[in-house]
Formats: sequence, C-alpha cells, structure tokens
Amino acid sequence: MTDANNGALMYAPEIEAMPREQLAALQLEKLQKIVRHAYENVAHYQKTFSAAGVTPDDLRSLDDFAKFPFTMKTDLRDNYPFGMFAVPREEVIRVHASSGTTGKPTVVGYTKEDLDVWSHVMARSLVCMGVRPGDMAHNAYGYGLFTGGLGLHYGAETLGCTVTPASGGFTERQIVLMQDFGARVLFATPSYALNIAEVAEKEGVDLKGGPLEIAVCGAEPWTDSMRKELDRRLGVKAVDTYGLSEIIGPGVAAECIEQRNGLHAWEDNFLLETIDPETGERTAPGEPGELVITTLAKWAQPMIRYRTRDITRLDTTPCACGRTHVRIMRVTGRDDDMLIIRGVNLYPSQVEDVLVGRPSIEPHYQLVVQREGSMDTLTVEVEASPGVVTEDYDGIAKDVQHHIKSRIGVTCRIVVLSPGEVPRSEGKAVRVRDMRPKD
Ligand code: DLL
Repeated sequence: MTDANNGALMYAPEIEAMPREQLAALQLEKLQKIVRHAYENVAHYQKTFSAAGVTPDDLRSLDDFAKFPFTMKTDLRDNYPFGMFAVPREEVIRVHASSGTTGKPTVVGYTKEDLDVWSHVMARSLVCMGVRPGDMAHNAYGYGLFTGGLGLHYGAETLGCTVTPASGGFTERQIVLMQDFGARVLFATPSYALNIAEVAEKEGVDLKGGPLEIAVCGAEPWTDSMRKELDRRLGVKAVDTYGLSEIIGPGVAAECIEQRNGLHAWEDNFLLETIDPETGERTAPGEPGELVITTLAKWAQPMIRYRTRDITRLDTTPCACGRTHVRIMRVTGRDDDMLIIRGVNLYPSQVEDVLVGRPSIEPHYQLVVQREGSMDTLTVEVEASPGVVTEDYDGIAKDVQHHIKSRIGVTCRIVVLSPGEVPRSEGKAVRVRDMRPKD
C-alpha cells in the first residue's frame, strides 16, 4: 500500500491509478477468458449465447460485447440452486444467498480464488474510504447468508484491521463495545448507523467525542442529507460503498474519502455498462441508465452482463484522488423500487432528501402505497422530534406536504407519528409498505 503520485493512499496503486487505455486492454483480455469459461461450463450461457447468435470467438473488442445476451435475476432463480456454477460443486467453498422475498432465493458460489479476489477488492475499497491497517473496525452488517457481514469482515482482516464481528441488533451492546474497544470505523447500513446514533444519544453516550471517525455505509440507497445527519450525529465522515450478491457482494465500488463524490468501481474486476432499461441499448457515456455488470474474475459463477436494475450514471472524468476507475454516481434506487403516484415517478430516496434535516421531524420515515380506484396514492409517515407538541403536528404535515409537492411534484398525505413510532432498522431499512392488492 503506497501513496500514488503523492495523492491519496491506495491499496493497489498500480491498478487503481492505471491509465484508462491500459485498463481497457486488461479488461478485454480478462473478459475474453471469463466469457469462454462461462460458455464452456454453464448450459444456461450456451443457450442464451446461441439464441443471440454469438460465441466467445465473436468477442474481439469491448464494443463487440454489446451483442452478448444479458443475465437476469430470474436466470439465477430458474437455475436454482447450483445450475449457474461453472466449476464442479466441490470447488465451490462458500455459498451466499439472497433472502428471497418471493420464490426461491438466489444463490451465489465462490471458489477459493474468488474469495481472495473479494477480500482484495474489499480491502481496496476500505483504504479508498479512509480505513487503515491497524484500525479498530466495528462490523454491524449482518453475518450469514447476506454478503455484507462476511464481505466486510474478510476485507478488513486482509487489510490488517482488528474486526469486531458484531452483526446487526442488540444496539445498546454494540455501543458499549464500540466505546470500550475504541472503534475508529463503523461498518453499517446508513439506516442502522442512524439507529446507533439515536440509541447512543438516548443512553447519554457521546460517540462524537471519541475515536470514531468513519462510517462505511452501503447496501441501500441513501442521500446526501442522510450523510450530513450521520456526519453530525456520529462525528464521522460517512462514506458510500456499493455492491450486490450476484456480482460478489460489497466491494464492487467505494467512494474515496478525499472527494466523497461518486464510487470508484474496480474495473479490473468488473466491467460496467449502463443501458436503457426499455430497449436494452447502451446509454451514451455519462447518461443515466440501468447498471449492467460483468464479473471479470469470478470462476465459480461468472455473471455475464448482469442487469442489476439499479439506476445510476457512470463518470469517467478524472478524480482528484488520482484513481482512474469509473465512478458510479449515487444509486437512487432499483427500478423496481420506483413508485408511480398520479403519473409522477419517484424513488423513496427522493422523499428522504426532502425529509432529512427538516425542523421538528426526525430522519425516520416510511412510505405507504395504497390503491384508490385505479390510482395509487402515497402516504408518508414521518416522526415528530421529541418535545414537539401534538398541536403542532398539523402544521408540520402541511409544511412537509408542501415541500414534497414543490421538490418532487407529487401530492401525498402526511401522517406525523410520535417519537419512536417509525420502525427502526437493524440492517436494510424497509422504506415502503405496499398495501396495494396483489393482482
Ligand atoms: O447489499 C451488498 C452490500 C453489503 C453492499 C454491504 C454494500 C455494503 P444485496 O443484498 O445483494 O447486496 O443487495 C444489493 O442493494 O442491487 C442495490 O439495489 C442496493 N445497494 C447496495 N449498495 C448500495 C448503495 C448488498 N451504496 C442491492 N447505494 C443493490 C444504493 C445500494 N443502493
């Protein structure tokens, strides 16, 4: 780990600051190998490649790759549990799985080499976010089938941190451990980090005055207003990190602590594209679209042009930190999280942006979607700050309603709840309660 060009500290400077032309050449070389591996070992890819009329021999440039078929989450479900494996099951030494709210979960497998790559990209992401060898790291991401806990854990150990594998829940105890162990870094979803801040305040514990300096937050959409809230209440710099199980887990991309403006995605291991979700055509560079990712070094279960359903924009302009890898600009949400209310499209994170930091309310909220006739309606449940009298709730509701209307253009009902009434998160927050009839 060294300083590259006297700039930011990097875990793998020769790769992180690699000139983009050289990076593209490396990508093509790795892509050709992994595409062939996927095609030769996974019946699903043989089928989709032949339906698209392509073989690995047709991949002579990165542009050629636009002709290759996409992989969807349903493909993983249809091939449950191990049909997407490209190596014998015995060579797969770890599996993770999504909790699967509907139908079968999606399974992901890793060889020993894949786990090493994962730990490496995670360690790289941590350094990018300001974590250093020797740091005391408190890991409040859930351990288990979810990739968050173990992903961060192995990355931090590889870097040389001391890790407390706290997992989610038992928040009071987490705060005691963070204090007693002198944690410099907290790993948690932004909504759980907020929960920790709130419980600490209630317990009269001042985390702000202590060694805590960084909150590594990800796994769900969050806004700059939430970042300011976390910075202020925990006395940290909160940084964003992105990833998804199907691709590897956390460690796909991370913000640099120097800029906190877009997440560097590790292009030597992941090939990123954005597409128009309707047509499947690539969007112009810098234009928003659905993020599509191909794993360039994942042997157990290569993902070829995996449609993440996450909407974002890619920025290849140079970053002041010196890293050359493309930046994913904040993920506003998945396209299936998008709500259409009286003809207006919105993501829960847009509502968050309006709510967090407003006077008299706390940064906890839920959106309730109902159907009246053929129209979907939106109710936003917000929570009054302690000490606000109930007579003021009407005025607060009108104020919030006005700001949502003027910033997002949607008319919604606001319900102001008493302090503590919005459910608190211990992992990924539930932002939407969908009460529409299932048809
Ligand atoms: O959430 C992996 C992860 C763990 C990332 C810890 C970061 C930290 P999944 O459970 O498969 O994996 O969920 C992946 O979560 O497609 C996005 O919709 C969303 N997501 C993840 N990170 C972010 C982020 C993990 N930083 C899905 N901003 C993804 C917005 C995010 N959304």
